[in-house]
Amino acid sequence: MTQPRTVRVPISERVLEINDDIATQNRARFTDRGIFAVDIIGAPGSGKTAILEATLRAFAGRRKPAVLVGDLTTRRDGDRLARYCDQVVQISTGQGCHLEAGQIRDALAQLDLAAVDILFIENVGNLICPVGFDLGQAAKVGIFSTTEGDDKPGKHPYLVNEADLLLLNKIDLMPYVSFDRSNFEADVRLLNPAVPILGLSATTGEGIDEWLAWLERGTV
Ligand SMILES: Nc1nc2c(ncn2[C@@H]2O[C@H](COP(=O)(O)OP(=O)(O)O)[C@@H](O)[C@H]2O)c(=O)[nH]1
Ligand SMILES: [Mg+2]
Ligand SMILES: [Zn+2]
Repeated sequence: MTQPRTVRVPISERVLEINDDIATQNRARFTDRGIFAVDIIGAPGSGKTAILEATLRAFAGRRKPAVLVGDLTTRRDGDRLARYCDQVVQISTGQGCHLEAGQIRDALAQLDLAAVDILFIENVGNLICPVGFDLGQAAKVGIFSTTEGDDKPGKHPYLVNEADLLLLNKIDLMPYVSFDRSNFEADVRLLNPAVPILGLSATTGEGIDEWLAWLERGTV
């Protein structure tokens, strides 16, 4: 008797398939409710939380933001952001180095979505695997910073390829670090000719207006 043939789907593909199904459901919820959802991806220390703090301050009374923030263990980022926004959920990923769509779905249950028009998702600080997990977002924003070195886009092509916008944070430190902005931009352009690149400083506020304008143009 012949054996049926089986094709083994590698576990990672199955995990991604399940993730993509949930992400599609999340996206439908955001679209139905007119919520612009932004997935923010960058290295630890690049300034994801600092940029969100500046953004939430600027949005006070103008927009209806909510934030989901992923971290391995601490609530520190959530506490920082909760000073400027009453809808913040901290997602503890334990040993997980990225957020998954199911974690977003579960965290949404803790938000009053009727009172939200823009959702920020601060992903776990990591430039690699967060890129591969669709969360249901409308846009992916990649954050680099001048202190990381101008060679980082070339070393993280997946993020550069997939990003709808790249932020170059900490431009206030440009005079003090060896960072060549033309090298940085040339690397980005090799990988992604069209992605907008915005330089900004969460600390001084330089460039924040352009970032806010990009967010205002965001379509669900
Ligand atoms: N000089 C300067 N420091 C910044 C800027 N943005 C963030 N930082 C600092 O960089 C560190 C990491 O910022 P944080 O927002 O926690 O980064 P995250 O890990 O990506 O969320 C903190 O000490 C911030 O104060 C910036 O634009 N300029
Ligand atoms: Mg953070
Ligand atoms: Zn991961």
